[in-house]
Amino acid sequence: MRQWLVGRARADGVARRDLLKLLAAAGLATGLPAALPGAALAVTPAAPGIVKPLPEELFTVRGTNAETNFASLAATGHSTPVSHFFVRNHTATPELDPQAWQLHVWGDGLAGKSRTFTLADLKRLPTVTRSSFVECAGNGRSFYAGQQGRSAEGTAWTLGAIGSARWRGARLADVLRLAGIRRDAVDILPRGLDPDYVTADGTNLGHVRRPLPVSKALDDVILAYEMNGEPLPPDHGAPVRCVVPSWIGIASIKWVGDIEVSRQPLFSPWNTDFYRLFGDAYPPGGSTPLTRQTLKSAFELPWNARLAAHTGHRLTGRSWSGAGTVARVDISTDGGGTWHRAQLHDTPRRADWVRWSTRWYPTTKGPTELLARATDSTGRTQPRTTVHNTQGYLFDAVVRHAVTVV
Ligand SMILES: Nc1nc2c(c(=O)[nH]1)N[C@H]1C(S)=C(S)[C@@H](COP(=O)(O)O)O[C@H]1N2
Ligand SMILES: [Mo]
Repeated sequence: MRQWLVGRARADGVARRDLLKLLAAAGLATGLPAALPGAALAVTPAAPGIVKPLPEELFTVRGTNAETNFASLAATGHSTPVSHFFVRNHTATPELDPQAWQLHVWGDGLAGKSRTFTLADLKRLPTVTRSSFVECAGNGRSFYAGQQGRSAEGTAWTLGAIGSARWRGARLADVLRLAGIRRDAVDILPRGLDPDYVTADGTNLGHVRRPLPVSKALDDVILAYEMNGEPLPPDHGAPVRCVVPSWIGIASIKWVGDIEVSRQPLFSPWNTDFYRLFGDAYPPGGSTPLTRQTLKSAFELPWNARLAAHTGHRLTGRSWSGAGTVARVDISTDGGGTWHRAQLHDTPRRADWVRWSTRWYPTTKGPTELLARATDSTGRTQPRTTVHNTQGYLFDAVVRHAVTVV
């Protein structure tokens, strides 16, 4: 029976809930042995194209993507384990052979011929380890509709399209120098080995690729082959991805296969049609291509969480900024009337988040809103509203987190 169910799950993509129901019906769900759920649930394709398991308590599947349930981060430390880390796939996770993988560096921005690097070549270079978040530019997009009454196109993320990990790899700067980058090179273009991206209307845009200015490429970009001390997992770009600290997620190209180096500015749909700000407040061609992330905060609490009255609660959350370090976080438990400072639990660092906490002793029963508002080292504070853009990028307004005191 068990074998049959696992087989069915594999063949038909029986959802986890259904599998558990079937197992329960067959009297097999009680005390599921370790060997079964791991194996059975791992192969249940909860999101097309994502390889790792996506248990419902940790993720909300949105098309080809999986959002981390922010509340689940309360059980994690500073770094987001791979088991909890959001996945944003334009298409599907490719399974690449690390032994056969090669990185081709080419283009008129090189002094000589193109250069090829194997994984072993990269590992022979000086290593760099850095904790940094990767966050989708559209993280928080659903609040344009939910809080400002004006929806935006794209995946309706809440605040869980972010994770922070310890990335280890080679400096992109070292690879570009070994490849012979010229002083007059201006842009590079890393390209993924995942399948071509075809839009909803059937246009094939080719491989996911986004130009990056040489100034950033030579600064702090990592060609990462490890995440949290383990080889990079398939969904996060194995065997090698770019990690572009502080910048929007699309800059951090996964499954990188080649990098063009150019003496002219480069373009792809990912810096022309997408990842610019379009709308009433912006020029017809959109803003300049987006670079740094903005400023955000999130509570590690389910939406509409129920909290007992006349009880002391420890509220926890995280804040982050692409512009500098988080300087302070203020909390309001009365819908924005009064504010007090949260306690920070990490040394604020650039391109990373800080954990914080505050105590709350609610006395009035009923629905209310919790607000967290960060200020960063540039002096910027999260605003009350964010100017709308059609694709819903860079939402940075204070989120009004609905809870009910019972
Ligand atoms: N090759 C490739 N790289 C990619 C993407 C992709 O679909 N293909 N998605 C990008 C986007 S939009 C984001 S937000 C991040 C997500 O990284 P993660 O899936 O490791 O969380 O990867 C970026 N790199
Ligand atoms: Mo993204």
